[in-house]
Formats: sequence, structure tokens, C-alpha cells
Amino acid sequence: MTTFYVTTPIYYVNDKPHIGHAYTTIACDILSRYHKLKGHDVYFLTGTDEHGQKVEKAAKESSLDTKDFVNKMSENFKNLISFLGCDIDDFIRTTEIRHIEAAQHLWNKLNDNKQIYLSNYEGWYSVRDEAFYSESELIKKDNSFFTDSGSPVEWLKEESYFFKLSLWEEKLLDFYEKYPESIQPKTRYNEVISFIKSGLKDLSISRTTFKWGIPVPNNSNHVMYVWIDALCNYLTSIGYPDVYDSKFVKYWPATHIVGKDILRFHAIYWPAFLMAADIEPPKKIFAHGWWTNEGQKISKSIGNVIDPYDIINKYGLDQIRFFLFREVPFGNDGDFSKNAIANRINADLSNNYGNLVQRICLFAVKNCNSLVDVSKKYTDSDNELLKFCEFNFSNYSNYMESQQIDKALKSIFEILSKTNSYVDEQAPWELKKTNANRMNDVLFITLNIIKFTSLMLLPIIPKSANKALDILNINLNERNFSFMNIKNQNKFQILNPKPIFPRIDK
Ligand code: ME8
Repeated sequence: MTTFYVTTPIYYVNDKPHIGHAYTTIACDILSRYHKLKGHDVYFLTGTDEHGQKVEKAAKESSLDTKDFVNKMSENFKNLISFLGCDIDDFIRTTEIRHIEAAQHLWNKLNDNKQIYLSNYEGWYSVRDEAFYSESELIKKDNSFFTDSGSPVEWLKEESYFFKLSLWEEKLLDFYEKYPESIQPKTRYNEVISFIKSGLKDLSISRTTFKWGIPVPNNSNHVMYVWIDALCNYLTSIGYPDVYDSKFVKYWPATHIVGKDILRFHAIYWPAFLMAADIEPPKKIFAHGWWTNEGQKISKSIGNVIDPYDIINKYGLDQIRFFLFREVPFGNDGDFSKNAIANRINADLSNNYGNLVQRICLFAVKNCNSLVDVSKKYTDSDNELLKFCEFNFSNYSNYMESQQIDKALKSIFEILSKTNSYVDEQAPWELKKTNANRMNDVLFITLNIIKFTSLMLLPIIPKSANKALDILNINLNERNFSFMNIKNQNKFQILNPKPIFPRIDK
């Protein structure tokens, strides 16, 4: 059976979750639901990244002990998952024993494979990014250095273990030449290749100046660099260090969905760690873009952080899930504007989809006693519409398989626009007076298209698409892509139509 292992980044618990975290998590939920509807065996992982200096610093600023702080903050991310309606298989925390054991095992494996050595690190470090920078990557302002995203950096000088990243330059280039699809979108692939070609230096992978981390095996003065600890979560969840664990055998390698900010860690460090530990590199790394708020960078200091609870309570869960993925091509940056949300909901969800469901189902209730029979005969326009739907479903599937969620959504809404025009042209309300059989057939075709588009919408707006399928009285076990065929339906018995998407008043 085809398997699909999808992961979100594990989020730092230094602060509350915001819309950016919700965005990546919903993306993974959409892809995971899509694959399930295809009949694939899916494993969907998310969780929290709880070690490192940034988290330790945030804990110190709270009145809590670090352990209590991370327990409390991690809970916020866990609660967000259910609030977002995400159907996950595991929520991992890097402070769990299973993870500490896995990360230490990975370390030992790298050590056994002669990939680690002890030396001294001297250079720039950003606690906010938990990343090392060379001076050429920094911008000088008033005698201080900053990263191009504005994070301050500090000068570190300490004993450190190093990972021999420089050994992996050629092997990474060979791998990416062989599997160019494994970094998406293409522009990100090009960025990674040119970064590798500019030369890879050995990477500092331990710290001695603080304690909040996983101890380095056999040297308790050092804790692991938070990224080697964090990346290992993707292995821990499926049973590592037991590489014969049934989950590990079944699901590895994974598809990692990440923001563009952490592409380098996932597309360079991570595959190098894995190859160095005799593990296959990830199947795919998809780096999405960055959300701004009404044109401005989202930041705590500007005070424009979008709380996912506020925005979803205001507009509705499916409305926001839809907006985030319809408005902006997945991979590009996007702007969160109230006007754009209202326009999207009204134009696509209320007018195009919701209104079609409501007017056809209500019409069927009133004029056919809720029962619409199988069509006896298909006209050219019926066949044309059904062919178009079939063609767009195939495009939709290709887009979903390649994480082009916005394009997949566009394919659905093209079907819906065409179906609305079909209904206007066929005018069942006129046929009612002249040709009751043809009226039935037009309704039967349209209800099938509503069923197909609702199935296609299930990954993105699961609650609302299920409401539409409830009205069409589709069995729960028939709500998947094996039922995308008009032959599966020999009638429709409509149940109690209710509006699915009320218009938003701007
Ligand atoms: O980087 N727009 O955690 P993190 C879009 N712990 N996505 C955004 C966003 C925005 N404005 N802000 C955040 C870490 N994100 C590490 C990861 S993985 C082994 C370790 C999303 O809490 C996006 O997915 O800083 C980004 O990559 C992630 O949150 C960063 O989360």
C-alpha cells in the first residue's frame, strides 16, 4: 500500500502559537486528508521543540521552572491542533524520554561512523534563530551585527563538538541531482544547490554555556545543539533507534513541510546527518512562504501577531483553512488582510459552492419530494460537464501530490463555476413546467457534481464538505475518492438542506 509520512516543523515553546504555526499544520492536515481519501496509509506528525537557549531564556523570563514552563507551553500547541480540526497520528515533545534516547543514539551512531570531533567554536550565533552565521551573512548596524531578518547575534567562543558537514558536499549534490523533485518549490531547490556549492563548513553541534538540552553521551559538560536534537524527532516518532520497528520500515522517508526560514536545516544539515548515520534522506522537503499582516512583517514587537483563535472565532475554521490556501500559491509569501478574507469567503464559498448546494438541494426537496432518480439519458452538455469534472479531478490529484494546494483548489472552483452556468442554462425551474424527466436528469447530474466537488473539498474544509455530503445523504464509508464515479449513485435522497456558508458582511 502507498504510504505517506508528513511532518510539520516541531514548534519552539518560547511563545504562544500564532497564525504561521497554524498555517503549516493545516497544510499538513490537508495533504494527509487528501492521501487518506486516496486510500493511502498516512502518518502525520507534529509536536514541540523544547530545548535550547531560546526556550531556556523564555522560561527564565516567566516565573516558572523550565520544565513546568515547557509543559505549559507545549499544551498550547497541542490544544491548537484540535482547535484547527487536524487529525494527527503523534504529537512529539523533545523532552520525552523516547526522544532523548533516540537523539543520543543518533549521536552515538554519528560518532561511531567517525563523523564527530571535538574542537573549539568561535563565531556568531543568533539565539532567536538558534543558528550560526558567518560575518558575510550579517548586516552591521550601530556597531552590532544582525541577520537579514533582523535577529541580533552574539559572539560565541567555547569548546564544541563538530559534525563533519564538509565531507557531505559532493554527496548532497549527487543526491539532489538524482532527485531534483525532493526540494520544492524549484526556486528553493536552486537556493539549496547554490548554498551547497558555495562550500560547507563543519557544523558546531554542541554547547557548553547552558544546560537546557540533551546531554552529549559520555561528556556531561556538553548539551546537543538544539537542531540536531530537534531534527531527530522525525525519526523518534516512528520508533528510532529501532530501524526495524514496523512504523520505521513502513513510513520512512518522510515529506517535511516547513517554512522557508528553516529550509537550510532541513535540506542540508538533516540529509547530511541522515546519510552519515546510514539512514535514507527525506523523500521531500517543501518550503512554503511567509505570511505578513496587512502588508507588515508579523512580529511581537510591532504588536500585529495574529492569534489563530481570534481569527477563526471571527470567520470560522473552514473559512480560514480555505482562505490560507486559496488566496496564495503554496510556496509564495502571503498577506493576511480582512478585506481579502471576506472577498474569498463570499465569492468562492458562499456564492460558488454554498449557493449551488443550497439552491439545488432545496429545489429537489420542493419539486421532487427530495428524491432524485438516476438519469436515463445524458445529453451532450451533461457529458461535457462530467468530462470536465473528471479532467479537473485528475489535475486536482496531480496538484495535491505535488503540494500545489492552491492549484488543486482552483481546479475544484472551475468545476463549480461551470456547474453554476450549466444549471442556469438548463434552468430546471423551466423544465419543471415542460419536461419533468429532463428536470430530474439535470438535478441528478448536478447533485453528482456537488458530491464530487464536496469529496475534493474534504481535505481543505472537512466540516463544511461533510455537511454538504450529509445533505446528499452519502454514506460515511463512501466519502473517499473511490466513489468519484456517477455509476456509484442510483438516486439521491436529499435530507434537510441548510445554508453551509453565510456571506460575510464587510
Ligand atoms: O523553527 N508565516 O520553530 P518555530 C508562515 N523549532 N509560517 C510561519 C510564520 C509566518 N509568519 N511564522 C512561523 C522552529 N511559521 C524550530 C523547528 S523542526 C525540526 C524545528 C511556521 O516555532 C513555519 O512553518 O520558530 C516556520 O518554519 C515555523 O513556523 C517555525 O516555527
